[in-house]
Amino acid sequence: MSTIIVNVIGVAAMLAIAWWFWGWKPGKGTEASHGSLDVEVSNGTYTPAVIEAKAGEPLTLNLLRRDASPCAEYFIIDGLDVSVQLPINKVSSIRVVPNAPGEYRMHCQMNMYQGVLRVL
Ligand SMILES: [Cu+2]
Repeated sequence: MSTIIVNVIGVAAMLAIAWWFWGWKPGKGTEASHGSLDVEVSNGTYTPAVIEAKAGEPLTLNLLRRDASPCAEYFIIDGLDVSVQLPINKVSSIRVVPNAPGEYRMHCQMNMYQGVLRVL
């Protein structure tokens, strides 16, 4: 009996991990107002996780990391040369100027945290 329970828990855990890594789809984006946006880093998610910006306009992201786990330590944006270490419970302001429209992946160093910077 206990073997069945362990197996069920194991399968559920695997499904949860699979969903976490591959099931995530970016939805509607949050637009920066006046070129800046506050982003919270906690509980495995960026809030907001989908950010919209305009090509050629400077964007400042004010990241507040509340998650003390090492997973949340780095904030990376693919294609925009962003890779910063985030202090805990402090705001880190990151300025980017995305020149080309497209979707840029935002993530932590282990890809648990995921987001998209959508440049229009
Ligand atoms: Cu991580």
